[in-house]
Amino acid sequence: MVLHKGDLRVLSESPYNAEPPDIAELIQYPITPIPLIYARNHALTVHVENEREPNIDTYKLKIDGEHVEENEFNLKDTILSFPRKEVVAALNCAGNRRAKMAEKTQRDPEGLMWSEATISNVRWAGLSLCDLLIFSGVSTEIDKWENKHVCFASHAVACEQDSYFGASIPLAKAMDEKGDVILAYEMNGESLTPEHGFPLRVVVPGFSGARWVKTVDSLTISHDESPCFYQRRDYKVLPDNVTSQDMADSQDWWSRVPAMQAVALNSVIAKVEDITLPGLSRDNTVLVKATGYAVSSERITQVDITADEGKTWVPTRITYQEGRWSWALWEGDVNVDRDVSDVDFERGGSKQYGAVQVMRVVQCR
Ligand SMILES: Nc1nc2c(c(=O)[nH]1)N[C@H]1C(S)=C(S)[C@@H](COP(=O)(O)O)O[C@H]1N2
Ligand SMILES: [Mo]
Repeated sequence: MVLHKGDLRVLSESPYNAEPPDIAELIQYPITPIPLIYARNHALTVHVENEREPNIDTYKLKIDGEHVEENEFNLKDTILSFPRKEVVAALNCAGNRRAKMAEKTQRDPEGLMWSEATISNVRWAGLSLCDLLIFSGVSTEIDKWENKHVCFASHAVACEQDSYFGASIPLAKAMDEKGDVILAYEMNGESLTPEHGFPLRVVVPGFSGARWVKTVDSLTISHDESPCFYQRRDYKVLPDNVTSQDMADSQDWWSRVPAMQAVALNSVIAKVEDITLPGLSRDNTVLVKATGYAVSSERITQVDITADEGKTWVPTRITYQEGRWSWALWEGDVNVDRDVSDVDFERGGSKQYGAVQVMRVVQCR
């Protein structure tokens, strides 16, 4: 089957926001093919057509701030001269499953109604951010990193809520060699597409997609988080009693609540099939196979499923996982009572299969 970008379900044309229409199809690919990578933009995409795509020959990455030598790197001569590092990591939008959250909580959260496919598992390649920071003079002593942040920014196009897109991560995450933060110029062995951040984007394994700044053009080491709207006044879970934007603003809830950084632990049933062998069906049960994905800020070690609302749990098999930051694909078989299952096998991609539900997911460091 040939995949096209046009195969995505478009939530908005401009800015371009789109996700794969079918998670059962999405999880057939351990590494997400480029046309199936969701697109999340707060700004008009930098398109070749409108000639705003950064020119690779003149593209520069600026670095400044505390304890670094202010510098401007050009892509070809400097950035590409650092060792190439590959990382398989799941890119997960903080808005993934918002539609499900709205349904379950009966609340009306703000934002686009993403379904469950705002996730992509990609083989990224680029230079290690920590190599670049050390080269720029950042100390390798742990105590020098405390309470500092690396602020990323992209000024290529103005955003809906701010004049640029920016985000930050703790300097300690950036400097941790095992944190695997890279500035990527490749995805799945190809150069980045304009939608996904050509020519250089931040990849922060284990952190929410909002921090993976695309078309990044500046890095600042600072005592404060990025001042950008998207770090300070968005991507925060406000308490239940804060019921309106006005209230959040006037009572300054935005500075009282921490920014969402780590990817939330999550597991999704993508498909449920009846695999009862003819003649082996016990009277009152059917055997079903459930498949899905799980994601977290750390490595997933186990996913269990239940068909009796949590009274008993069945461990699943993890069928794909690569390194510490990829998603885990899993499959498991479970017997379901015929009378509670309300069988609807034809619904394939739908996760609402009768009684097979809750996932118990375990992770470890
Ligand atoms: N420059 C820029 N970078 C950005 C964004 C953006 O709007 N502009 N959106 C962020 C969000 S919210 C997500 S989830 C990811 C989406 O990356 P993708 O479009 O490659 O899937 O990019 C992040 N980086
Ligand atoms: Mo996002």
